[in-house]
Amino acid sequence: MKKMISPSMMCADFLNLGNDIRDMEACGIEYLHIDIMDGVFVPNFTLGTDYIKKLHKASSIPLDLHLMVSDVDNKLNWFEFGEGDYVAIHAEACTHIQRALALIRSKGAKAMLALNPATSLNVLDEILPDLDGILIMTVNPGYAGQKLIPQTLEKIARLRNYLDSNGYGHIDIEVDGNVSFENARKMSDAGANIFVAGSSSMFMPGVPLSEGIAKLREAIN
Ligand code: S6P
Ligand code: MG
Repeated sequence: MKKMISPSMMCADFLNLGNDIRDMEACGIEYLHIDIMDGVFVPNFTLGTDYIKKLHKASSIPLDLHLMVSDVDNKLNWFEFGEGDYVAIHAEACTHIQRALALIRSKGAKAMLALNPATSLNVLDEILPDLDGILIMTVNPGYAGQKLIPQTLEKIARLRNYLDSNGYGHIDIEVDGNVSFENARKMSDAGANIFVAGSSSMFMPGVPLSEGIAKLREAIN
């Protein structure tokens, strides 16, 4: 499977965003990961609906929306997304998961289900046909700069094996949280193929984005 990078835009330098986006385009970045937090599902606030609209205009890189909001099925229409974008909803924050995934696809976007570290893979059993991707949280959502929860590496491997052996090998596995160069290699070996790059890899003070991206590509390929 193609290994792809999705930079976490909450870790980007907001005062230099235009230049950073041009650099990411030049480096062939596949997605822009947008963390939406509502202060209820997770204990933090980050980016919002206007930011998504502006980013759609500012770049042709598809967006990878990570909706960390409660009652997400009733709020999906607040967000702008379409052809080529990925939209991830949390299993823990959604009552009618199948309906929400179908709604995302009905707008031409790709549907992803996000699972917190403590959430079992069993939740996937009945909805595999509705999924384009699965987002494995490797930290508890809410903040950048946290430490990897080690047992999530085995969870990724178990998920890749489960998908492959049930005829769903085409489903992407995205990983989010402490995707350092070292952890990225392990996650890639375990079967992940979309990597959220944050403060532990490409957004390091004083290191040009192109350098961090090249190092991360080397780690995952
Ligand atoms: C966390 C959020 C993530 C972070 C990313 C930061 O709740 O969903 O997308 O932005 O994990 O990366 P790092 O390398 O600082 O953990
Ligand atoms: Mg995220």
